[in-house]
Amino acid sequence: MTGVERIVIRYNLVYIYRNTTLQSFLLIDFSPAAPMWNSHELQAFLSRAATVAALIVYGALVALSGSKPEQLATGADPKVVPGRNGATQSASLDARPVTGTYTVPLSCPSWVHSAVFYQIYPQTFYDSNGDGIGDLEGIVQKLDYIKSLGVDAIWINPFFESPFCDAGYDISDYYRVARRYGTNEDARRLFNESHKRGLRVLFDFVPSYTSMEHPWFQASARQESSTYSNWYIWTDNIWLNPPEKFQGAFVKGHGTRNGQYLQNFYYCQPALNYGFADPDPNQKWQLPIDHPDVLAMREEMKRVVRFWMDMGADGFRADMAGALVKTSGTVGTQQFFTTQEEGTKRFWREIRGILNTEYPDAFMVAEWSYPVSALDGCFHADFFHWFEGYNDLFQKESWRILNG
Ligand SMILES: [Ca+2]
Repeated sequence: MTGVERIVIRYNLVYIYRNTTLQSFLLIDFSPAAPMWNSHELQAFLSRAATVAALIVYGALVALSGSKPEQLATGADPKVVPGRNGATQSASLDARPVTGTYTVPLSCPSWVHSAVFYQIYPQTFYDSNGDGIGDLEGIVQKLDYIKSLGVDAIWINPFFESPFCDAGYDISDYYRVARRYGTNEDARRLFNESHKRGLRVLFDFVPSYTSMEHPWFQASARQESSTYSNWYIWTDNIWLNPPEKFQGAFVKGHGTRNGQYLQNFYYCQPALNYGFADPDPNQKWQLPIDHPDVLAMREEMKRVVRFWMDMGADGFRADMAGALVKTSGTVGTQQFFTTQEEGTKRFWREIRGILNTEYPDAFMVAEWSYPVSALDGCFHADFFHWFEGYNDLFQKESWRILNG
């Protein structure tokens, strides 16, 4: 362990430098032992144990790699990555030696292998017309700046028509840019101008619920039967509460329909109906995943994907990707996060099939936090952030608000 000059610890990443060169970085997983850390506990933990642990693990890695930390195990040179139209471009990350091994899934588009993504919440990014709200034109005007940061791709949070009860995640029209952000032509220009600069753009795909103001939901909330009656999950008697295990997940007293609807996050975000993996025969309102109305809704979601991909998007980030098909195996609002049903995976595999055949260079990443399912023939990658300790590590302000 001679020659280690500097150790930098940021959150749960430990960087080890020698001769001013980054030799290794380690991800310390301490969530199982420490469910929730406050900042003082975290600092104390790091000062006491992390450095020692890092050195031990680093030593083991060097020993296992034959003391040649300069060589990448894959043999790949991350300085050059394939670019659009087969050209090459400089990667944003330089070729600093990293010990250990890693593998890149062969099915993942090559441009993603070393890509750096930049997230933009459109409403707070850049306001081009002085109305106090960021907009797509503002992003276009800042593309050169974004490029100068060394990023390769942008993920834009929802920019679709919405009453904005959840910052635009409550979508009322999947096919139209919100007026506050501009027009569909602005979106098309944003894609084109990004591509001119070698930047790729992911849109935010939100398929698990809509806004209450979406015309589909408004139609389903009426007692009269319509095309959209089964596109959301309604019980069949407003006076009879759903089974106890769903407590807190249903909303009653909305619309003229004799039933209660299932929310998928906030009350204003009614769940789209992907069916139940195990419909209760005593609850006739629980539809199977292959019900014709369920399948029709799923086909509409595929049209949404193709619409934005055809306009020029390079892929998408999928919101609450694991919370589509419902099951009796979950309790209350846990269904928002932990359904993990095979039927949900089947939907995403169909979407993946669309990308593979029609948009082979596109990238899809899940907000799922369960890679075992998310990567099971579904997504190229998975956000991993719903683990215990996440709030304290990365959202300290949220943690303070929630815990005083
Ligand atoms: Ca504006």
